[in-house]
Amino acid sequence: MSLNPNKTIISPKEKILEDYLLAVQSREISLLGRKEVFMGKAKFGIFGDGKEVAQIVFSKMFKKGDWRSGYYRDQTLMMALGLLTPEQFFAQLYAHADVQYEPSSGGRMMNSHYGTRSLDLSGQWKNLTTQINSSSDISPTASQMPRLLGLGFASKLFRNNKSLDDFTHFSNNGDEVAFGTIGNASTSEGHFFEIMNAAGILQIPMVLAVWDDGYGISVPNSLHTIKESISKVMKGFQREKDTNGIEILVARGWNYPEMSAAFEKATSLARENHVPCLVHITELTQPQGHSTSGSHERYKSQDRLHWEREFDCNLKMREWILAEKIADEAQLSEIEKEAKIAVKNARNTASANYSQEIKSDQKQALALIGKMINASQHKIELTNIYNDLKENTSPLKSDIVKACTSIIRALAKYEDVNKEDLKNWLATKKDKYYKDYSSHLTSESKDCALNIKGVEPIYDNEAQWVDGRKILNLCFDHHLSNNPLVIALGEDVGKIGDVNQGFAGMQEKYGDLRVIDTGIRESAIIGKGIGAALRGLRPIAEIQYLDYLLYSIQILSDDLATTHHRTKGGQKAPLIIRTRGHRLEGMWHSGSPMGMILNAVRGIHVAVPRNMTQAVGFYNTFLASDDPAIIVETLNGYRLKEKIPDNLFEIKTPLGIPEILQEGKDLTVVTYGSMCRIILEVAVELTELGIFIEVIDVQSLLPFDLAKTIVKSLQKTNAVLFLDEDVPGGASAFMMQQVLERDEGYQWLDVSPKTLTAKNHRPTYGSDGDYFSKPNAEEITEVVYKIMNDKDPNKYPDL
Ligand SMILES: Cc1ncc(C[n+]2csc(CCOP(=O)(O)OP(=O)(O)O)c2C)c(N)n1
Ligand SMILES: [Mg+2]
Repeated sequence: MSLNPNKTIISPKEKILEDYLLAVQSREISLLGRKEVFMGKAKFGIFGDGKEVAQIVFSKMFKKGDWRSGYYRDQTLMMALGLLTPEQFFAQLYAHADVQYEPSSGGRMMNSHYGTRSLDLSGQWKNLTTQINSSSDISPTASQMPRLLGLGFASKLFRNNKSLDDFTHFSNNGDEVAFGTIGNASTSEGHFFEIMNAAGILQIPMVLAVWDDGYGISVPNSLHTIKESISKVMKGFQREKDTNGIEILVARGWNYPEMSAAFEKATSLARENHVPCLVHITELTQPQGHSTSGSHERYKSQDRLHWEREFDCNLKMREWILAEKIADEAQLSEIEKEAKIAVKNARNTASANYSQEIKSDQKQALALIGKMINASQHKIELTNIYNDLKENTSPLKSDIVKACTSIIRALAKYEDVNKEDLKNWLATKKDKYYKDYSSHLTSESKDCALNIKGVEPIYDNEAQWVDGRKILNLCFDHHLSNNPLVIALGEDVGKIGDVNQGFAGMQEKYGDLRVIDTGIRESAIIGKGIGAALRGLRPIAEIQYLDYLLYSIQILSDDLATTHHRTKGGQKAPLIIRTRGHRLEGMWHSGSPMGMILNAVRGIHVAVPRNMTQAVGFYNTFLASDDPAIIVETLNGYRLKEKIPDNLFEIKTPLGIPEILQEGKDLTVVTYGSMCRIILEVAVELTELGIFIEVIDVQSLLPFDLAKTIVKSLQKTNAVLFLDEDVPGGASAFMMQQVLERDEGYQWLDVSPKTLTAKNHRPTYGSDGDYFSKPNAEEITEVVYKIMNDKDPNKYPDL
């Protein structure tokens, strides 16, 4: 579409010069940042050079309460929004582990991965409408897209669902725009198309800027995009009179007025009418190449390099300022000089702040080591370690730990009060250092799921027996009615109340802004959940079958699981993922890929209830907490009868507390989910062989048996079988590691520990497919008997 730059309100003179100063400062940061890496002061650098002016113009569209979901090129945008100082930029480059200096991630993320802090130091929500918010960036290309959808979708809910009006610290009538940024090459990812389609259907306030510099590292647009233009590709998505869809605008990245016009139009459409917009910013450059890992001279032609120099956005802005007589040459030179000095000063301050704590620790370590040198027989060795540490002018924390550890080892046989002092000092420091990098994997607030105490079901004599799905239905009804922030979304969740009718009747009762049907797009479902949860809502996002979680496992793993940890407690997304799995029928409807999930989602709790009452206990637990969780319901349990507990709405299944389903003395069987019912049936048959097994349902896999219930059982039975529907070496291996190694269960065993799992392939179709793919009663009996035979061949002779 054509734009009329004359319509744009151009900022007054001073404002334009301020913008120019910021553009030049940002460029200086990129130039100096790169040098810091090459001088060894930082490990890696990726910068926003070549995109400064576009981002300054873009920043003018943001208002308080708005959200950003972007990627690593946005340093200028973040600075223009007042969300990043040059000192903070360098603090992140150095990996400063203190959020006071590096608020985006506390030094945890590679440089140029930005985010604001939604939570106070106790993990409670701040008022999100009085600050501009940026969700936390991640590196996988286009992974900002699913979350962007959710951030925009939340505005739609806040605007249209009147029961959310009181939550004024989360939204102001849904006026907030979700602003996104993405690189041209990253639009090749499936996430981009999935999310743009979803946004066009949903009609949400979302403005996505594509920073198009013609390349994705070395690969040119000709290999990325049809017609080398994402705005041309997207033409079918363009809204027309009386249709949904998106608005597509194009502007050149060195043309300030043209970009202003495009962004202003997009933002007003998004904010006022909830129309999603794509703004394709073309003709951008990358003066220093992709990152500090390579040089762009290797893949760009001389012509292209020449063009990039000529069309550098900062240079073009300079020419424009001179042509429009906004300032003269002397004034601009002054601004450029000022920018250089300011950036150098910021670098120096950040560098001094970064090394302050480490240098103080270095000094303390040297003082403690110094006291021991003369007293020991290892004087030369100790003096060398001391001098190496002393002469290290830019020590790392690990240098201090290494030096102290070497000293303690060298003095292994040497008793001295000073050595004890050093050991104690080192232990305290190591504790702090490990926390610097490992804290906040899950919530550390008072509302964390681990703080939720278990409440057992109570049944009265008249307790009704109903289908399992009905128990869930009562639970969801209760939460939807009691907490306006709770929403449910997923394929078939709305009109029919999900494929197993857990939500039956709920959309009728609570409306389609609370119980929401979605298209078949699992990453978008999870992204919607993440974005909404980041904005204070309490979504239950449904993945129809566990087997289809794979479509979203990347977003779960890269984004949701890392949110709290990568922001060092700055953001939380307490999303509940509801899914169903284990035994049913066929290769893609009876999967139990729990090992894959466990390995991918550290940072998300994983609950594996064996029935629907226990599942309700988990929903109650997680909805009372501020942690994200996956709840895997058992596919074959919806029509099995369960008694309705008297206290259904109060029951809570505690995390990491296994339940002993049956006591026994001979062998402990550790399992979960659908296997529980099978093993309880087998247990009866085993008594006929004189074997009394103890059956333990672990209930949650992450966290796993914090109560050490299993080891206590091993102390009695001295034998263990891990029973699991996953592949060999999947979740069973995880459980075995936790029990035998972490909890030192090995010492109680009289016989080799065993696992019995599904076969090394997907479960095949039909009753026999199931029988021969998953552990069956006869197989279990055989394995249990063999363990007993190994344990006591006299009592349990070969059959
Ligand atoms: C899923 C994924 N694949 C590959 C990469 C490695 N990678 C990082 S940036 C990049 C190029 C991205 O280009 P573009 O989207 O145009 O952004 P630009 O860096 O040019 O601003 C690639 C391939 C990645 N981070 N994530
Ligand atoms: Mg690019």
